[in-house]
Amino acid sequence: MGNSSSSTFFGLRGLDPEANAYIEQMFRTFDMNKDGYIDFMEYIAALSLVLRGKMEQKLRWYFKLYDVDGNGCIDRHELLNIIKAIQAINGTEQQVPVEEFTNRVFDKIDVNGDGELSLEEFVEGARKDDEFMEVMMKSLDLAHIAAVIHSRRHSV
Ligand SMILES: [Ca+2]
Ligand SMILES: [Ca+2]
Ligand SMILES: [Ca+2]
Repeated sequence: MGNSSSSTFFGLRGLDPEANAYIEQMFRTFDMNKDGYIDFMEYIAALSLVLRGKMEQKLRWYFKLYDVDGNGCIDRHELLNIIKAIQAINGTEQQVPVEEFTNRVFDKIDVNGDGELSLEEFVEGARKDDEFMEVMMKSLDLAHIAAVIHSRRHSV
């Protein structure tokens, strides 16, 4: 693979499965009435969240996105997959192995130590942890999100 550039991203092909799963999941959270399409209102809602949403709103949205199985909390495995996907999409160099980074962040944020992140833990944790916040900001990169929504509107 070597060079992961934005051109491969826009085609949505040749991405690794993790990145693809992430995009699918992102698409599903924007497809609010679950009909398989991003209609105009959903598109506007998504864009306005990305552009003007308050931090709290964005964090709630992230939480929904990260909770892949929809059970209301994020486990270590879900967090790991999402962070892997974000790195795959952004093609960022990783100084720390993903597993190590995930464990470090997870242990800090899982305040009551039950092995799952509740919405409260997630929101509080993101506010307090710059490292984690930075990763999430990357995951809501406007150019990427807009491109994904746009291409899905026309290709589905
Ligand atoms: Ca829809
Ligand atoms: Ca979950
Ligand atoms: Ca917890």
